Amino acid sequence: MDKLITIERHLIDRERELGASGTFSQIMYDIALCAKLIARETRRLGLTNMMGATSIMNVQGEIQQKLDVYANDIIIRMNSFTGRFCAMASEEEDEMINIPSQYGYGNYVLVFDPLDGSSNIDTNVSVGTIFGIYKRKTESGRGDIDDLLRCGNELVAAGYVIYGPSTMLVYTTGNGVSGFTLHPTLGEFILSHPDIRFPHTPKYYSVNQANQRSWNEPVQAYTRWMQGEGVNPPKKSLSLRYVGSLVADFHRNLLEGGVYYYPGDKKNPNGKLRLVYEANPLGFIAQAAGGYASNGNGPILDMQPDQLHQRVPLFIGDKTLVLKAEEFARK
Ligand code: AHM
Ligand code: MG
Repeated sequence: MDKLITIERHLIDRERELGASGTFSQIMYDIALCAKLIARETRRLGLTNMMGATSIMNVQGEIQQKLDVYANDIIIRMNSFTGRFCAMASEEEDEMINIPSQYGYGNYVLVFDPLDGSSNIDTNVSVGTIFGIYKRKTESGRGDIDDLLRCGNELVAAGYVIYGPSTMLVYTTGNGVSGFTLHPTLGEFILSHPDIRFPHTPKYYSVNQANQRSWNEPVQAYTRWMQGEGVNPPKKSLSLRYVGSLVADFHRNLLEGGVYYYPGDKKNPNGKLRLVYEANPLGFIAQAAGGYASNGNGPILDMQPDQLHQRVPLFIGDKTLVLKAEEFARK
């Protein structure tokens, strides 16, 4: 690497370009620090008592893993006292997170999935953190639920951290997607992937195909089309890759080209993934990288959530492949 551009340097450069106040940069440093703390635990997982499940069931009806609890706790604690947020919401918390009365509050709002793909933790498979940042909607005081139930196209920034063979932080403010790799000895996030865009020719589709029998016919036909059946299938045949960690599947498809989908089915018409914590932030990143996110019928980013933990069918990644899913749904 010729030139080391740290995340700090990158944010300062952006601040100058935009004439920004610096608050957003401070938020990103805090998130980067949370990522380092979580990465430190993922790296030594088998050596500490952080593996395995707790006995706590979260609002999603899933048993929390110890690392879920750790990651959630770190993000809440590191962002509660800074005076930059007026409210937060986490996939692991039943209700919105209020900023404690002893601390000040600010104009931003944070939504996050502290540890996505946590069923993979104990087998040393990549997991991630997903976050979205909004400007508050209410005018004063501590924030309320209206600050958190927002359309994805109101995001001012979104990103994810992937804890894989290396730890990477990828984020966008809607204009260009930048990827940073955590340097293992410097302990700094270094710009390693400037201006990430989906490649022209996709390679992969990612879906839990074990669920195929419960999908509706358009989703089944779409899947067969990606396997080469029907009219004008993809020019270059696609391979199936499915990690079962949304961040890891999304990240691979972003760099190599492809689509991830978790459709609804007869039992769960809204699928599994959460609009506020997963679909919107990743949809915002996909859009900034030339991709697209859909609920199967239209843009994810246009959806107005009515509940914090609302689930949504998700098709995300290469724009042509996602639009094709909508085309099958219309037939
Ligand atoms: P989580 O946020 O509780 O980890 O759940 C979301 C995860 C995604 O990361 C992943 O793509 C999906 O659930 C996997 O679900 P399944 O095991 O049904 O394929
Ligand atoms: Mg998740």
